[in-house]
Amino acid sequence: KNQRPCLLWFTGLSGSGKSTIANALDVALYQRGYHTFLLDGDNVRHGLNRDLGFSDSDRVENIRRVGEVSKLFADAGLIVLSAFISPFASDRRLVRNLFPEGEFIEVFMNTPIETCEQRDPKGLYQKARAGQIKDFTGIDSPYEIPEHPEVVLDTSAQNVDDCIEQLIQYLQDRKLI
Ligand code: GGZ
Repeated sequence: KNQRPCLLWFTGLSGSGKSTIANALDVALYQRGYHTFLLDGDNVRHGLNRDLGFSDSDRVENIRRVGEVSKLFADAGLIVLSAFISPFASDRRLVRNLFPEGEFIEVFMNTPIETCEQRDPKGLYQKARAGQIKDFTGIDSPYEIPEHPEVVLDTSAQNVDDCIEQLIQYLQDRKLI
């Protein structure tokens, strides 16, 4: 199958659906015969970046490394899907600038924090509210909303299939797949 290398960069709050949608898109692309690579905050932080926490400077380094790894795999010809909160616009811009025009696709998960907090699959919001976790994004650590994302999704209003269809359509329209 013909494909052009690119990076789909999923950014948004914890519980906004980044991992769910990135995983589902990964499966959908695989089923269509494309070659992909998936990177996720959840797993990268247990391996490559296990020396990093959630201070501002550790988040900067987290995103820098993940951006470089994403670039390496795109250079190998893959469609890369990376799902990280990536709360700072400047870090997202650094990753964007590693890629030629049109090959960095910022996917903003615009799910309201109320929905994210209601989902709270790991009980992290509850702990953050109780002061048991500090520097939690959206509670006592900032999230800078993307100004010009290529794609905006809201998993409080769209189901997984709708999101996947929108992303596949985007990739087809730009002749990336
Ligand atoms: C935000 C945190 C924190 C704090 C632990 N703030 O939803 P999750 O649980 O499974 O995924 C989140 C993950 C965020 O890692 P990232 O590498 O994506 O973050 S960043 O881009 O900001 O570097 C969340 C969990 O780690 N988690 N503590 N304080 N999320």
